[in-house]
Amino acid sequence: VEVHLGRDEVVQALRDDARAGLTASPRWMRPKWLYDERGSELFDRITRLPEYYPTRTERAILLERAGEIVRLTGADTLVELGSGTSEKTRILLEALDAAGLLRRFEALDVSEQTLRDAAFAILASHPGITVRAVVGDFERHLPLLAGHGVRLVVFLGGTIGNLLPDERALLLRGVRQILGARDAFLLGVDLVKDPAEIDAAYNDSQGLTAEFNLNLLLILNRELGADFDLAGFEHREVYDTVHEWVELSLVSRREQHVRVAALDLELDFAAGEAIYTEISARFRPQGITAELAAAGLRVVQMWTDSGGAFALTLAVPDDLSPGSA
Ligand code: SAH
Ligand code: AVI
Repeated sequence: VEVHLGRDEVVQALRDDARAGLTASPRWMRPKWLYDERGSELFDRITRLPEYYPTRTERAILLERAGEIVRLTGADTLVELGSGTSEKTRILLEALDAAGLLRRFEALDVSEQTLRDAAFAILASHPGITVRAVVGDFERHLPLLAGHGVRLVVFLGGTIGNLLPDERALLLRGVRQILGARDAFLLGVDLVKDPAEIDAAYNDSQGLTAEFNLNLLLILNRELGADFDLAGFEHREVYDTVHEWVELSLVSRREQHVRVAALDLELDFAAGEAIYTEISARFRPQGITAELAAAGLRVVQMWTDSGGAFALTLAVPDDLSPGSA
């Protein structure tokens, strides 16, 4: 386990973001701040909700295609970005192991305890391999994942959709830079579909997504001495059909004053005023191919489920690209 994000550094980054985002108009926070230990646990529960189709759909594709992915990549090292519990990743680990290839697993996540638990659990079920858990930010620490074997880098769950288009482009270029000529990249993204299905996935009947979203305020209260009243804010989800992304926000139920002690910041919220907390983009196959190509990655194969809800794309470094390592 390597910690590349020390506690002080994390708190400083949170302070910087909170100062910039909470005083902006409209107000915003980055989605990575949703994942303290409780946030990771809430997300894990969301993945089991009947309305939240992405996880089970991606799992179904992985179960169907793992053998093909193993044959196409021949990887001995699996590297996972934003790994969380790595639950679906086990399907790939098992397929690589069954083929006698698997030697190493590396996972990168900002959520330290969840990452540790996942890494130890995987080591317990694959005692013969090396497991490296890197506590870090995939927007900053990808170079730490360079080197070692024939690698398959995976970024699952549609987490890339939580980044803005410019941030996505940077991340994909970063991935390209850590890939050697024999390495490959497997990307999971959710596809454009009936907005009603998307709305349901982010407005579940048990209110878990609302809890996940509101947890941000608990984090700000705990880490920055803020005094957000959770009952004063409401979870809101809007599917923006122009950008083809979900926008999650926390909307002030009334006019209210919030103090953020650690920043010596006084915030006045109007009734109905929002803090934007997360976007979650849907994709189209041509868009995925184009974004990968712009980063110097060539699509080898794209798989979807029978309902066309979710896509897994396998890409490799494009020799013709100027970004070649
Ligand atoms: N891959 C898992 C988890 C998805 S939840 C799945 O498919 O179900 C998103 C994960 O990304 C969380 O574990 C969160 O902690 C992590 N994450 C979010 N922003 C991150 C960042 N900037 N750097 C590293 N990890 C990040
Ligand atoms: C991690 N990520 C892909 C999830 C998503 O669907 O965008 C996070 C999430 N937010 C609300 N529900 C789930």
